Amino acid sequence: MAQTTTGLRMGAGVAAAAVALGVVQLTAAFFSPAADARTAVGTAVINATPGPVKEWAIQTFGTADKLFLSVAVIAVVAVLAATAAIWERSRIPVGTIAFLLAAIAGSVAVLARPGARPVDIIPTLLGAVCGIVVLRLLTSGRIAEGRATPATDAAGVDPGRRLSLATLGFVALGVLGGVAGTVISRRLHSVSGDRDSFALPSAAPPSPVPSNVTPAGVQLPSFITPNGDFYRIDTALSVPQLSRADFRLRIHGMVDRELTYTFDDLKKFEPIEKVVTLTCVSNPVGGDLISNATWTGYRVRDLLRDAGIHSDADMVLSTSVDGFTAGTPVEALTDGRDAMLAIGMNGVPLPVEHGYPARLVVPGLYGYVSATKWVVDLELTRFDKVQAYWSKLGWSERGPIKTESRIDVPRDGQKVGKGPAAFGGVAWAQNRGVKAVEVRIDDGPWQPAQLGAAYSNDTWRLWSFPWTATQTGTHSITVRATDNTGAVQTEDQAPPAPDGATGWHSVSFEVV
Ligand SMILES: Nc1nc2c(c(=O)[nH]1)N[C@H]1C(S)=C(S)[C@@H](COP(=O)(O)O)O[C@H]1N2
Ligand SMILES: [Mo]
Repeated sequence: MAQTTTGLRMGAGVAAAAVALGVVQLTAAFFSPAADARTAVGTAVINATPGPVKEWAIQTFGTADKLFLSVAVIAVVAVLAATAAIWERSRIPVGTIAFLLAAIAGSVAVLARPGARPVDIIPTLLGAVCGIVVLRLLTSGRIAEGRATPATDAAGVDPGRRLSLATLGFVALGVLGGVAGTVISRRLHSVSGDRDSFALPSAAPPSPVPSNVTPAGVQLPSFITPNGDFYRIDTALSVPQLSRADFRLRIHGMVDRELTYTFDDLKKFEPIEKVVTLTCVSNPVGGDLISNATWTGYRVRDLLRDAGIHSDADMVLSTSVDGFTAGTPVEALTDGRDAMLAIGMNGVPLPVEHGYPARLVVPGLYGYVSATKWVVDLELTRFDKVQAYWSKLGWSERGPIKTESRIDVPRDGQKVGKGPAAFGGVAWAQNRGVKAVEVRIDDGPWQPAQLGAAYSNDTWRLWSFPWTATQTGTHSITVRATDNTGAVQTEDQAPPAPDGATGWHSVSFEVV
């Protein structure tokens, strides 16, 4: 009979899963953000993914890694549901059991979210129940064998076809529910209105960016990265929506006095503005996980002053509203580098995906040990007592940014005409500053590149290299930087894990 064919059963499983996910998504919109089981499960998957696989995902998909994960999770769910549905029988309801197990796993994942309450599992349970109902309906044979109305018979719709249509209908319902849920939850929880109504405090502007930070004659990344082009890396499957009214920053642990700041409380501190280049430890040699912005905010040092830090505390464990943690040396947060609680980026409130309403920005340290977005908690503690998110996964506890440089022009394989050419790129060594950049063509001697003006030790430096192409064929260009301590960028190749990639960036191009 039609309803027993494997294909129809697999379809039934997929339809049931679609309905279950759609119902979860739709109902979760009316609960706290923790109730979003898709995000909860995805986050659990991210947390359980071995470090090297995460690394691969970040490097392969970059900012699109989350999209990849969502698609992968949906694909896995569909395959599992289809498989389980094949074995759904009235005596041994394998499919039903699979849905129940999924509901339990989903509930556990939901309850593991920061701020989750027991009621937040209701959408997950409801979704599972609806999924089971659909699964049983489609696999029971009731639709295929049910009494056909004269109209359908007249139209010549055979039972198998009727079942297929029902299956498609349920898939469509599930998708609709999912889309509606996403839209409604955006409406209900979005902080974009809160952000739009926020006027940044006016801070003493940083020293102006002179036009000669950019060498002439070559197309380089702009010295200040526009917000829309700024790289983005985080473990947040759905961007946390934390309003200024709900924001609290708690300071506790090895302190004399615990403090909690509301967003309004921050007004009592002196606002500052600072240009700082952020870099991700996952950036491979030649990669683009580095950007530069003008940040507005407050000195972390000022925020910590009244707490009375114990002298044996050596780490600040910062936590975001979605549970990410970073461990930063107390010294880096309190010394003269002016580590910031940033609330503005390039003259506007922080974009939500970059940490609205507040995040940390610490010059000289990779983001994973310092740049906590949506930050809500600073705990004074010790490196020998706790490990932060990435350190638990084997990444180095300390993450000073390494001296590195990148070639932006030419691109790999680019064709270059005979005659004069202009190459260029960026170099960085935050907190130390870039002193020199050298370039080598093929196996030739190292030659000094022309440098854009140094803005500060905490920002990258743009460089260019005029060259005259005389010989056609394949050539290579290699770059290396020297920082203000005199240290020359090492040639030794190291992967990003555990503490940042090293090696010289080299690009080959064709002279034609
Ligand atoms: N809440 C939260 N903050 C986070 C992360 C995260 O996963 N969650 N990732 C960190 C990492 S690894 C980097 S490199 C920087 C990137 O900041 P950006 O996305 O604003 O460029 O954010 C840091 N702050
Ligand atoms: Mo990162």
